[in-house]
Amino acid sequence: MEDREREIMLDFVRVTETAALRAARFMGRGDRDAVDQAAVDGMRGMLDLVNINGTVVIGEGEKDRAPMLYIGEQVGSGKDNDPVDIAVDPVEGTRLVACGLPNAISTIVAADSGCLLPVPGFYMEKIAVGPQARGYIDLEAPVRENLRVVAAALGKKVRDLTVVVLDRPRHKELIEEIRSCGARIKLILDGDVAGAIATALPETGVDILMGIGGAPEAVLAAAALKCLGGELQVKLWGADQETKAKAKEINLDPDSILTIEDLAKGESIIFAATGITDGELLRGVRYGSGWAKTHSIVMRERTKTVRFVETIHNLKYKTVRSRKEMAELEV
Ligand code: VTB
Repeated sequence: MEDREREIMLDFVRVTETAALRAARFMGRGDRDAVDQAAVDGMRGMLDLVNINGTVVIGEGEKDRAPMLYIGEQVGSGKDNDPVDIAVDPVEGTRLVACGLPNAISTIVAADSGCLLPVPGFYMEKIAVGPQARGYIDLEAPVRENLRVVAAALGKKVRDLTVVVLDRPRHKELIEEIRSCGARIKLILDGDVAGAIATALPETGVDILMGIGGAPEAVLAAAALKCLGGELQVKLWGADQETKAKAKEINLDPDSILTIEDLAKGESIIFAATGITDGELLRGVRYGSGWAKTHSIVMRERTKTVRFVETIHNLKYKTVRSRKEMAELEV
């Protein structure tokens, strides 16, 4: 999609903006399904207008379990264009939105067909850093060693580092280890995609992401970190026989360390995300009288341009409706 990347990248911002605008309406209302449904609906409606020939490789689940944006679903209006892989997470951090907590984003990745690893909902052990610490980390090395080399690469002391870790019982030992080294920890309830990306943007104050999270989220983070010149290493975690068999189907060696290139290949990578709730990476949606403001990031690998887009939406002129609304209008 090389020749068309420049044009369609802004379309992808529209896609995540729409999902965020819709999901944010449900902030703090305690209804996770409503958050997800609103975002999926909005994302789907907007994707219909983008001139791509896309196939969802990472989405909301299998066809029978997810009504929209399911794996294998065709998206976009450009049937004659070259095929592209699409990975989506309409709401990365559904619980965060439902509870009005920070760091929820809506995100999408596009790449040439066959370039995104179609991982199902496995768990993966992860370590992510920004460009300055790239080339120094090693997922197999002790935590202490990784902290030491990252601190050195950033010209800091270990006690100056901020490590993002998902707040989960499975991370008890990891957290103890990081604490014993003297580094600072930022525990997050959900949202390790935003956490991984934050490592590559110095103004976020985040230096490393460590711990076990979702594999689809690893692919999204890999695409973003590739555009930002960061590094991500992952490995399948806690895999039972069934998971290992599924891993084989996508040629994934359960014991090997995967890098960004294994998760998101090639140069045709476009990444877009919009903040739903406020976070280090992006501000959340703000509503005014008849308008809403969104904050997004959009990047592409080939040129490594990183754009932050602040958009003021006049809600009176919002024309994109969900399929459901369109169907109702046609009646
Ligand atoms: C993380 C986090 C996501 O899943 O990947 C996590 O970034 C991993 O799974 O926001 P568990 O919640 O089971 O630990 C999410 O929390 C939800 O997709």
